[in-house]
Amino acid sequence: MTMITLALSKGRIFDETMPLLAAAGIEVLEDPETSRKLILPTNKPEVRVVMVRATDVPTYVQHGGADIGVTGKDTLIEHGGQGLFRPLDLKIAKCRVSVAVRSDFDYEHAVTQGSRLKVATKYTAIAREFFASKGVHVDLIKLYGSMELAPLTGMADAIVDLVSTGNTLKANNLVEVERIMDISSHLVVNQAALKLKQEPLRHIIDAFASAIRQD
Ligand code: PRT
Ligand code: MG
Repeated sequence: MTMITLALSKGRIFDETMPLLAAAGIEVLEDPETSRKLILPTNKPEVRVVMVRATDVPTYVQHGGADIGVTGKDTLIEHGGQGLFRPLDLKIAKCRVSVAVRSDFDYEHAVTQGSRLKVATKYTAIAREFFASKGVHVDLIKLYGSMELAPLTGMADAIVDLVSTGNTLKANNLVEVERIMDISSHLVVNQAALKLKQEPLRHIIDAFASAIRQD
């Protein structure tokens, strides 16, 4: 029996992947929110799900800890995507990467004056590339959580973060001043696994492809 290991993260990626798995005839038998298990069985003995941190999904698939995984385009860009085959945009967990500032900060003025901007973000690769393409000089401050706090405490002029409804920015008196890119989650596959386990992986990829919402 060829075992297929799928890497997912808790929360929106797990929740939004479930209907796609159902289309492939796969049902996860335990709820990651309540189970303490890190390896979850499915109704198919040859398919199991490993629960990892969202930012670790590309790493698990790259190094063969999982054959296949679902990860945000944001995470994929920051990881670099080495060793990963990326066959499908799953069009789930949609959001955007944006620049936001305090509502009393004049971003346009700072940019046109050629000021150096202090930018706090978890997304340093995306932010570096974006501001370089605009010709704006930035000092990047790497954070791992709650970027919204950085401008409020005076640590940064701006943040680069994910925005979905915009409610988090609004609640913290921040405004979106640039949209950098649209984000959705993608299927990633280990390149060696794709050759060695071609048949079962193709079955999953094809089932996902026909179940993707066309909007
Ligand atoms: O939480 P952890 O640090 O372990 O990892 P993570 O935050 O990367 O994981 P998770 O599960 O929160 O996000 C996984 C993926 O979901 C991300 O990599 C994105 O591709 C995608 N996604 C889609 C989002 C959002 N929408 C989203 N709104 N990820 C995070 N958010 C956060 C955002 O960072 C901000 O704090 O929600 C807040 C904004 O939401 P709104 O609706 O208030 O604008
Ligand atoms: Mg999170």
